[in-house]
Amino acid sequence: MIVIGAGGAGLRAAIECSAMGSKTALICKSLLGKAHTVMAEGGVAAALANVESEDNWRTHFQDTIFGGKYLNNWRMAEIHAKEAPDRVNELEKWGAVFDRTAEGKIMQRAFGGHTYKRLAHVGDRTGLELIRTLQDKGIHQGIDVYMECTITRLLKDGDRVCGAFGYWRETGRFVVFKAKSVILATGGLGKCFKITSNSWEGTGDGHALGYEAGAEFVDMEFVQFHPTGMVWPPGVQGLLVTEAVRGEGGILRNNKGERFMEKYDPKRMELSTRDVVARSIYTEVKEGRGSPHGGCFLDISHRGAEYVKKKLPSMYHKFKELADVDITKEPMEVGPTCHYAMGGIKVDAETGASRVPGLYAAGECSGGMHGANRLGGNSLSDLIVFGRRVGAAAAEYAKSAPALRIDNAQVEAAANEMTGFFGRANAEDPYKLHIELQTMLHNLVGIFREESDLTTAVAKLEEFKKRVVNVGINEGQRMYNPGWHLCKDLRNMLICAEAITRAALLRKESRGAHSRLDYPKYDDYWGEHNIVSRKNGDVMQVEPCPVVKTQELLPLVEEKKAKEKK
Ligand code: MEZ
Repeated sequence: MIVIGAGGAGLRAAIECSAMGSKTALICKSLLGKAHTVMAEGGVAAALANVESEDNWRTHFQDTIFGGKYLNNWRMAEIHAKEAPDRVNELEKWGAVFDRTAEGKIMQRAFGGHTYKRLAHVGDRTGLELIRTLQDKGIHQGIDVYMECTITRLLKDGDRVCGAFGYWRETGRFVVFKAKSVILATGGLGKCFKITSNSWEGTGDGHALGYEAGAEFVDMEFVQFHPTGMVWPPGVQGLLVTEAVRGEGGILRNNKGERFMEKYDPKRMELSTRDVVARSIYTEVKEGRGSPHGGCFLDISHRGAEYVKKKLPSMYHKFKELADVDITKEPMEVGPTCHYAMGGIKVDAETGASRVPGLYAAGECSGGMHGANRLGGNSLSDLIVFGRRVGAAAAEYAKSAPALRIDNAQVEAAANEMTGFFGRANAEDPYKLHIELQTMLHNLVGIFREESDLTTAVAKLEEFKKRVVNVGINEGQRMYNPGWHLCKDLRNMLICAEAITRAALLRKESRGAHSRLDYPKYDDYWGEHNIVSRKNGDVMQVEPCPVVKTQELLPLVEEKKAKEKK
């Protein structure tokens, strides 16, 4: 079986598959270890109760559901809260070196929306340590890793998935993988937006592969803008400034020196949920109270140089080297950056199975777990909890799946799509189209949205869809040719952009990360999901569907709702 994507979810899934005796190939577009997982710097959320003994899975579940504005898949949020502690302890057993409390337990810190200090961490390099640990474990277990290989199509035998077609980035040669089950773990789609914490890999590949193979999306309109990315210098705009800065006591101020979160969320202040903090910063800037480079100020210098360097070493070095700012002495300039897609492939809560037989998804490219807004730290725990579950389920499926057949016509069509990008007369420049797409989404489908902008965005996307048919590259050959790679990535991004925009247009309310200026109200009702699917050949359809309220969890959710209303 194959796992596409080698961040935390892909690695954890591959470890589980191979532990169950499945021959497992892990395919990644980049080099092993280079994944957006490392951008979850501040910690992994798990109710270990090492620092605050009152913590437990119920409170973690309640916080997650409240943060997601009740739109989460409740069963996923329950599984996640219950299993995260075991997965974090397992990481430690496999060699992860967490920061320690005085008694030698795994240290935990505060983060936005979490009632208790819950984030197990390794300074501000937690994602990196998680990847390093899983990588070591996976390699020693004998997983086959295929690096710098981009998958462009899933192959099907009738209804079921039977493999994947792709190319080696270095040589441009094509490759076919045959597999009884396929796990998508490709991460996010941040590269659809102009300012993002995502690196070049985040082009929504898994989302698009799944959609084209017949899977559905859930709640694509919810895109998380992390409140704090770097804003200066321009070359590093969007780079993540970990929430751990606020977790360790960082204070946000505007250009008047006002601690503006007092106005927006006096109870939680800087540790409000990300949707609230991002909107607050955006509003301060829009109303003329921003910093010189269009952000606000984040100050941690009051904690003292020794503390800052110990708890936030990466932030200290990043600002010193990239912006010539010493954060132990002066504030940072920060602003919102597109960080995470809450929406993704609709999967079964227990197994991560999509509606396409043999096709599974885990991590950011899957949807449901985080509802309308993800809490910081819940992505690393999501990756290891559901990575393990999906790996086990896909391996089990593969064991009993009948023999499969690769259809040469599908392989040929996939190859033709890729070679077709060369030598087109009057080809559309992929770089230019990419920038136009990013700018359009940033301006019309960003932190605040409204009907007229969203309608214009849909019309623009229709125009882009016509232009992307003719996207191409006239220079060079298939050997390492990033322009050629971008032609296909753009098609993936357009699928994601269309799903985000159409779902945003349909959702006539403000909920979590989706803020409608024309529908500012958030009714405290349970809400509905938006399901996106491909109908009649190539038409994207969005349909609402009710949230499943698990009866046993209802008292916990009602209790949280009542508490937050007080
Ligand atoms: O979960 C995340 O996105 C995370 C921990 C990010 C961060 O601010 O460090």
